[in-house]
Amino acid sequence: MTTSTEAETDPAYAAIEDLGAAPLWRYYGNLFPAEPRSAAVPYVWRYHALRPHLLHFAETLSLEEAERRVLMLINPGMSDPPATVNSLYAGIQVILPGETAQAHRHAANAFRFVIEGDGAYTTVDGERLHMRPGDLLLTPGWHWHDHYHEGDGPMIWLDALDYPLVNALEAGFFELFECRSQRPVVPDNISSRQFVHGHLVPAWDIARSEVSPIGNYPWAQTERAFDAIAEDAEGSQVDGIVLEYTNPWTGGPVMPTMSCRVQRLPPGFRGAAFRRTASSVLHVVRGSGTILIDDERYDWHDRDVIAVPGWAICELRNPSATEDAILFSFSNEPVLRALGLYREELTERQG
Ligand code: 1HN
Repeated sequence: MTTSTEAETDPAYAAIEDLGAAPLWRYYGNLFPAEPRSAAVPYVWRYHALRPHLLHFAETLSLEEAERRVLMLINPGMSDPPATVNSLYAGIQVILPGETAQAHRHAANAFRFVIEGDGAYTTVDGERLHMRPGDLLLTPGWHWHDHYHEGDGPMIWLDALDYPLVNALEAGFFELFECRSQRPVVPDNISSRQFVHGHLVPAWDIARSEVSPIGNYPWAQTERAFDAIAEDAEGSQVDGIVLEYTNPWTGGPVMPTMSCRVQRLPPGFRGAAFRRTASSVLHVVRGSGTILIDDERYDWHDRDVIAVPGWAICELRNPSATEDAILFSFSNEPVLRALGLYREELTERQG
């Protein structure tokens, strides 16, 4: 057996390093932790604090200079490459009336969840999608997309992308469109209208794919879905009344790498403690409450964004006696499930 002093002086260590080799016995603990330890830390981005800075840059930086005017929400534990939680990125984007954001496409999947404003459009592969608060708009990988705003006042939304995953897999591609904006090639919002009935979907030649064909999941429909079950649903002991946005072709997540959900926490809701290997990001649509993540309690308010690292023990609460809280969230659960790495458990709090 080699003692640690021998190990430090044994010239074989330096010799194998020069040959591009390393002693596995010095790596075991990090390579095979007993359970996942995320590099991400729990974090809450305060919308009311970020918003004035976003508007400052809207006044001082043109979209020609910025291409996209976005404040990236970078997890303190994940700066290189910048990510919000493992494999996922979120940012807050602003566009002003009269502005256009240059058309481009990338291999990374993206979506937007609208926070405030009205009168902006995203054009995705030739389909103009109108954006209203609470709408979820998909821009799946390699789809051309540009934004423009013909309403009044700033238009602000949450961007989400899976580029940390795509780049880790060394599969990133990016291309600018030949013009600044795409010309519409199909009627506006056509995909939302084609799939609005859920059980009755177009049976003609629309390509079936792992990516949802729906460009916009409007908030009006989300509200209708909640209202339809308002009196009856018990929901989940962890997440309350939680709904998943689905790809109508598969019934599964909207994109292969990201799952999007929206949940209603009724007044007084106290969620069970829970953990899962998926990493997620929550966005407060309405209301306020708390989340316990491992042993820390964080409060959250209207429009805040919360990083929930994978395998952290979480517990959601809505302490209000009268008001619902609504949270939008997204996670990398589909990736973990596809690879057989998804685990979840109800758990006792530690400590
Ligand atoms: C992107 O294409 C958009 O299209 C927003 O609005 C944020 C962050 C990283 C990479 C591409 C957009 C982005 C992005």
